[in-house]
Amino acid sequence: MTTVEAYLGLGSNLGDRERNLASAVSMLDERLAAPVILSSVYETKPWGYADQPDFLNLACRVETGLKPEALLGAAQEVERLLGRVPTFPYGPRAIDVDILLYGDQVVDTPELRVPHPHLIERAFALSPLAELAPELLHPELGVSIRELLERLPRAERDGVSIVGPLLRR
Ligand code: PH2
Ligand code: MG
Ligand code: MG
Repeated sequence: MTTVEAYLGLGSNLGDRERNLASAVSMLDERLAAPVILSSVYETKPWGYADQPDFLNLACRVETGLKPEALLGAAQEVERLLGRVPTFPYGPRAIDVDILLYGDQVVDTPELRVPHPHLIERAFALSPLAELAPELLHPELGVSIRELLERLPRAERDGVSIVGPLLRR
C-alpha cells in the first residue's frame, strides 16, 4: 500500500476543549489504522469572528493510505460523532478537523481544497504545524512552514500561545 504523509489541523472552543481534541485524536487513530503524531496544544485567539471563546488547536501528522476524499470523510465522521452542530462560518465549534496538507498534492474540488486555503493566513494552524514540520514546503508556494509563520504580522502570531502536550484521556 502506498501511503501519503498528511497533516490535519484540529480545533475546539466549546465544551471541554481538551477532551474534545483527545477524543478526536483517538477516533482518528482508529479510523486511519496508523499512529497519529501530535504537536503540542496551543491556546489561540479566535480568528475570523472575534466574539467567541478562545480555541485550543493542535496539528497532527498521519501516514495514511486513504485518498484525500476518504480522509475528509473520516474527519467529518469524527466531527459528527463528537456532536458538532453547524453554526456559521468561522463560528464556535466543539470540534473541527481540517486537512491542512496531503503530501505535496493539490486538490481543488467543490468539496475539498488542499492545501487548506486559509492555512497561510492563520498562526493558529501554522504554529502547531511548524512544530511538526518546520522545513516542509507549501506545495503551491514553495515556501517553508517556518517561513510562512514568520511572515505573519506580529499581532497574528501573538494570538497563539503554547499550552503543552495533549493529555490522551
Ligand atoms: N477555526 C475557525 C475559525 N476561527 N480561530 C482559532 N483560533 N482556531 C480555530 O481553529 C478556528 C478559528 C474555523 O474553522
Ligand atoms: Mg477550520
Ligand atoms: Mg473545518
